[in-house]
Amino acid sequence: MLNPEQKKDLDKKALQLRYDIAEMIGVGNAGHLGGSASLAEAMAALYFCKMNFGKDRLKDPNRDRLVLSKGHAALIQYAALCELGCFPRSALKEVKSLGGLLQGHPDRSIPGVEAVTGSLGQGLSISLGMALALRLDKSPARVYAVMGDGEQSEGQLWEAAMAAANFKVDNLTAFLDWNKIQATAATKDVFVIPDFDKKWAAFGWNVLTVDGHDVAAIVEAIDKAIAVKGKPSVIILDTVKGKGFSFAEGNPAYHNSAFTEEVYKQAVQGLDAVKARLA
Ligand SMILES: Cc1ncc(C[n+]2csc(CCOP(=O)(O)OP(=O)(O)O)c2C)c(N)n1
Repeated sequence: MLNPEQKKDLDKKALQLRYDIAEMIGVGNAGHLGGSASLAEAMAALYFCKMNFGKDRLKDPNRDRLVLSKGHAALIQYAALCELGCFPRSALKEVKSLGGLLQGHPDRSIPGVEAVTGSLGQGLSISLGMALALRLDKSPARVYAVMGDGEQSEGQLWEAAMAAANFKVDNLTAFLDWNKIQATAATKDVFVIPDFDKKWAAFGWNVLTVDGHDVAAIVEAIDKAIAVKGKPSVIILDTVKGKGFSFAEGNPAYHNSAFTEEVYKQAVQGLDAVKARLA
């Protein structure tokens, strides 16, 4: 359990990740703001609290792995890896530019990125393979797979879900970013998948649902997932797409879009207000 000071520190990390996202999108560049911002607290809880991971452990066979299955949200992973010192801040300025280190979707040439993702539905299978291999090696390392709610319509994902339960892969924890919106509209208006929690449970997984913007609740859920033996766990993060950017919250237009100068200022002002509250 986090004490108030630890919770505040992680909230500050999540805020810093949002500043980094704003910096990467900047003025005039398009970027996946919505699905990156909804993950800030979960990424802070994983990379800055629970994961055995760091810039000096990128090749450590016993490091924990994070696979961003919803790879379009690369900006949030880049922000976290940058804050961990895996690459210099200057790389953020060149995101999605020809020859730059950080491309539109995660690539293994980027220090700290474990898997190439972007084609939705594949990350859980990749994570399952990693988790099985780690188990064979008797490694204490854990694998975290981060999926979207729109992504739940991908069939491959459910094959991996069945296989993980069948093989009792308890070193695997999946996250479902339940932000209720996908690329162009509300998930419920595109492809209805009722009762995610019941579906995952029926597929043999331990299911936990938390407020995805409460770092303490996320950390607690991860601890519970680690304690469960004999089955994989999925943590459903109840989130708001675009969280922390008032104009983007719950707004499909900011799934992947550019900032005008005015909107960029608004974004930074909103983050500054949170910063003042956390000071
Ligand atoms: C196989 C595949 N089909 C389509 C896309 C295009 N695409 C990119 S993001 C996205 C929406 C994903 O929605 P969701 O999983 O809810 O992500 P989030 O809203 O959290 O960003 C789609 C369809 C893709 N990347 N991969």
